[in-house]
Amino acid sequence: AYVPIDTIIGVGSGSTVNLFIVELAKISHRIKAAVSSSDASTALLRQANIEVMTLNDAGMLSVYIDGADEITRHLAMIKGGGAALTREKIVAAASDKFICIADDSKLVGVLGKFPLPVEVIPMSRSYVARELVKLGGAPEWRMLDGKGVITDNGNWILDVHNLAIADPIGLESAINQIAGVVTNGLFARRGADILLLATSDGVKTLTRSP
Ligand code: DER
Repeated sequence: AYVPIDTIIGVGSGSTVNLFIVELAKISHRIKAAVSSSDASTALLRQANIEVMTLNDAGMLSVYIDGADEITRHLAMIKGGGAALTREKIVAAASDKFICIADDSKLVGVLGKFPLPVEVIPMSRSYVARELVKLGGAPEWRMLDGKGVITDNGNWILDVHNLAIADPIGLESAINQIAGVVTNGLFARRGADILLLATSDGVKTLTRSP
């Protein structure tokens, strides 16, 4: 119901979106194409015979559909557990509407129990980590098999623990001001517009209050 007919839509990343892509494949005739936020989602969309366009060719998108690692009732989020945060933030910014799909384990009162992902240019990793400590966090370099996880953009990720984020918009801006930060996983300046929350009583719809 939230996929507008004959438009180009933005598609996020992660295990929830993987299930969304399975459903989207069934109504793919309704959309023109998709813009994807990760190489992994692009591969799944193509497998489902959905055309994937670049954002530069697509222009403004009708809607962006993505999951979240944590989300509040004000529809501010932490994202980036899958390391796709930068492209997710770009595609979200270029979309008229952001629809978040999540189960109720993701709904929190205060953001920050989930470590906040920060994508950094590799040469800046130690410097950015020291600056994040000054902001009260405990950054940890995300590793896989003994090596730093490399994002689709060729960068590294710091996961920041121990943050109780009282001011998500302020912290999002403050972290983005640190030299070497590409972006961080707070989606508060541009939060979701609608949250479709799976609960044991069915799907609940939460809308961002102005
Ligand atoms: O990593 C991400 O940003 C994902 O979109 C995340 O927010 C949701 O991932 P999940 O659906 O696998 O929990």
